[in-house]
Amino acid sequence: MNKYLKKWGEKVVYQIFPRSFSDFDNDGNGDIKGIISKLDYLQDLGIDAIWLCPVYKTEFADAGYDVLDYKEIWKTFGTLDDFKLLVQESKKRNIEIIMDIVLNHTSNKHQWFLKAIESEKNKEYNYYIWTDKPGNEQSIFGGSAWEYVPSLKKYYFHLFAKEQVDLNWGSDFTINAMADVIDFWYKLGVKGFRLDAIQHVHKEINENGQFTHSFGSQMVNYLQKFLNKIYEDKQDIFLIGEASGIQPNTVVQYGKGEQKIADNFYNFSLWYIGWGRETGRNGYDANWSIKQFANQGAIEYQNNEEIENHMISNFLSSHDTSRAISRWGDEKLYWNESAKSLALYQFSLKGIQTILYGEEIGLKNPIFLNREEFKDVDALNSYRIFVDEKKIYSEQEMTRFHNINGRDHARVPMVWNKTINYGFNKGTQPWIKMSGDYLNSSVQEQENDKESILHFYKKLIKTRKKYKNLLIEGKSKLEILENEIIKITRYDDQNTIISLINLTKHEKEILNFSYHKIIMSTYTDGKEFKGTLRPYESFMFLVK
Ligand code: TEU
Repeated sequence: MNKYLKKWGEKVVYQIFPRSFSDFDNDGNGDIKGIISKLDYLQDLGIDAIWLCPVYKTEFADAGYDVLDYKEIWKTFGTLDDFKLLVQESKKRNIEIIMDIVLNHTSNKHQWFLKAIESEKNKEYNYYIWTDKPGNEQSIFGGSAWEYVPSLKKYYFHLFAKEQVDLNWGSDFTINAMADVIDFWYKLGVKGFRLDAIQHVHKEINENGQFTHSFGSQMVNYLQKFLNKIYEDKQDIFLIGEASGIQPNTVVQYGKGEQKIADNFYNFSLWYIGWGRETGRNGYDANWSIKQFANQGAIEYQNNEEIENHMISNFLSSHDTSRAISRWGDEKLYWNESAKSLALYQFSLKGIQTILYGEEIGLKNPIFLNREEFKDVDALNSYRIFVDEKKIYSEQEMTRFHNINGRDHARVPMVWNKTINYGFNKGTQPWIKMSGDYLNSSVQEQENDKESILHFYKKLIKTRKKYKNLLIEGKSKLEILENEIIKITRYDDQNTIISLINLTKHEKEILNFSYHKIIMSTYTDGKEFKGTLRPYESFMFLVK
């Protein structure tokens, strides 16, 4: 295998939502200088790369995924010089930067779109998708996917918010322009790229007359043209495809061989667990089960030998979900142990590991009191559509739904210490509400507590490197035992590591299990394993 891919496969990636990480200039918004000031912390944590959510010039209609200029830093976040310093300082600490490339759409204030709506004769008109007669195609964020432009008497297509106009990837211009964006950041030292929403680049009406917005028939063709352009002069880059809906077999299809469109894909197997049926990502099914958690997809990702370690990125939460601990862990009595069990689950899996900022200290969902406290366009749209227009849910119901699965939970300020605004800044009101009751979970407190979640993460990352031949390069087998214990086996010809994960509040018996040594455990009282797992007690064992 390509050595370069192998090297990337070893990485632990830390996801930063820049507006909420650290606010250096104390204006209420996180910034690049703030990130630089935390690089020592990240180095000590042991991570190898930072995935930066978009930092480009934006109106922040969809948290920066509405880009006005792909080669400029949003003023609120700093300058291009700050960015260059971030790359430089990160390199010193062996940390790579991964840029988030929003290639399916631009902002409706992007120069190209402003030119496009001036006249159909402008070349920019062809960069977008138009119709005279809109069908009833729906946007992922709710409502019609078509928006009227009076100056042209036409409608443009937007799969996400109306401020995010879909690009026409059938045009070589789009492909070249996006390859040029990659080139720009590459020349500044960026080697990793997250390709946002790539499954959507080709929208079409299929043979059955149905509209499809994902994995369209030309997707591979468009993206391969893009890749070929990039590879002309850059072989040492790593491309992570963000394509929800991808499955283990399609990861093989699109991750190597003739139809390759990226080096790695997010493993979305946890994505829908606990989502309510009617309201999508904001709803919640309290009866989610371990079977759903370690679902068929999750099992296949591990057990399919065609999927090599570097080909998938595992994550518990992202800026598009709420906090893992609040969805599948215990926020109270077993907060510490359940956060550790979730982490142990993730780090036992084959694949690159991605940690959302704050996950390493067990940050949980804050409580949003009402609609006004939410910032996410997806949340606000669902109030408008399901509460105001369709009257399917009451205001209180919608608030409760979003308090479980809304995206804003993963976008609130980091909790650094116990000083004002938890050390996020020097006291200016942050742009979004702060984390709530934080259960002594600040970075500073956890630094000083050997039993903390933070220390557990540090040890996990070290363990991943120490047992690299098994935890990174080893084969993987994921099973659910009869009593809901998740068993993950990592092995090579000589050695075996087995993790037993208890993600329940109940004691579980494990019969006939022998091991050589405990490598990690989620309880800290040092008790040996004698056949019973206590609530949220999980182990990683070396087995002879
Ligand atoms: O997310 C992509 C996304 O939301 C879709 O893939 C969606 O999950 C799927 O179609 C559900 O049916 C990315 C970003 O991560 C997100 O924050 C942005 O809002 C979105 O793209 C638009 O740029």
